[in-house]
Amino acid sequence: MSIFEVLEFNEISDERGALVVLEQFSNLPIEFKRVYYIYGTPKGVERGFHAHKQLRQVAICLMGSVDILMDDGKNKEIITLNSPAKGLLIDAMQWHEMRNFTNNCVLMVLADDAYDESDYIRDYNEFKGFFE
Ligand code: T46
Repeated sequence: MSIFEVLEFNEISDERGALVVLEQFSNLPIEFKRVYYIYGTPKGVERGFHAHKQLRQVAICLMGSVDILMDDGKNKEIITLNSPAKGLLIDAMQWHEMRNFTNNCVLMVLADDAYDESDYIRDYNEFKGFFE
């Protein structure tokens, strides 16, 4: 069993292309209060390297691709996000590292709360300490 959940969104496709609907409490397991997106990431750049104490998020790669290492304190797994019809649930207390962004990557993240730096654990040893 995987340590992370991938949400598969229904694609409404016809000859004009595809449309995906994200609806709170319907196909999204989180309430979202904030949306941000990451793009224009230069080659070789790595982002993330933190966990959140409470925040729950869903990351969707709208264009291009990115690898995300997920770490639940015991196990690590890497997922490649490369489809706007898939969402990665980044749950609370999941350390995540993002790398191998393609230069056209647009990563959109839906978050269930406002930005709060005190919710971040940016020190890996501190993160591991929660599981000892
Ligand atoms: C996460 C991963 C997937 C704000 O001022 N407001 C915001 O809502 C966010 C998300 C960031 N910021 C500021 C804080 C930093 O000065 O933007 C700057 C870059 O943030 P950070 O270095 O945390 O970016 P990433 O890509 O390492 O992490 C981001 C999110 O911060 C984080 O919550 O889970 O994407």
